[in-house]
Amino acid sequence: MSKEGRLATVLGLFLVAVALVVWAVASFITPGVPGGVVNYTNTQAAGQPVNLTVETVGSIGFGAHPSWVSYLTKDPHTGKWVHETSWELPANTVVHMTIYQYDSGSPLRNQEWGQVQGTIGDNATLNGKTFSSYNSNTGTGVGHTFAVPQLNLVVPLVGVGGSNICGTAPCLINFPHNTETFSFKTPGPGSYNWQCFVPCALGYLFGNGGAMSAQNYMGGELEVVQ
Ligand SMILES: [Cu+2]
Repeated sequence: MSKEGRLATVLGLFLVAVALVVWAVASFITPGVPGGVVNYTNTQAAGQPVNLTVETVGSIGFGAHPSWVSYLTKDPHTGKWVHETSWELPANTVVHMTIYQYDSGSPLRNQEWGQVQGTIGDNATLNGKTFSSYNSNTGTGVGHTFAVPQLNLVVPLVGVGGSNICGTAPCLINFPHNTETFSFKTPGPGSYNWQCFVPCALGYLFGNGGAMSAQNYMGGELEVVQ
């Protein structure tokens, strides 16, 4: 190899190393890339309830972990499904939440998670019917839970049956799904972590690794602001 050729190779390797360092630092600063916060502070008049719509899918189908279970958020500004699970919300405001649940379910390991807790009225609706607890040993079981530990908020998301399970996100409304709604009030300003407590991440220790603890998959943040 010529001197110029060797110089070019060394320079090339150096640039790759610099790029790797920049990438590593950038991913450290912004965990959960791609990530962002969906803003609900200007989607309604001050003091009015926030409408927040999400869906849960059995596998996201793209990105770094295409096989992982995931939540998606319906961007209130564009109406598009986005792979982001952190929401900026106004403080002390009612949030009307709608969840389209497209994933299958199983019995819960802890029946406690079958109780609806911490919502307004301590209940939720499942396909239009009000319920306050769901026995996951019956029917199609529970696929996921939506839980905000600091608010003692837990809602079981009932699994769907049949073989026509939507494979890749975003799932379209013509696939089998359960629609659940509930309301809760945001607390004062702060960061509140939410997550899924159903061991839905198969293949990990106790089902609690992988997607379960990951931002933009089965967890996110409520960024509550004044
Ligand atoms: Cu889950």
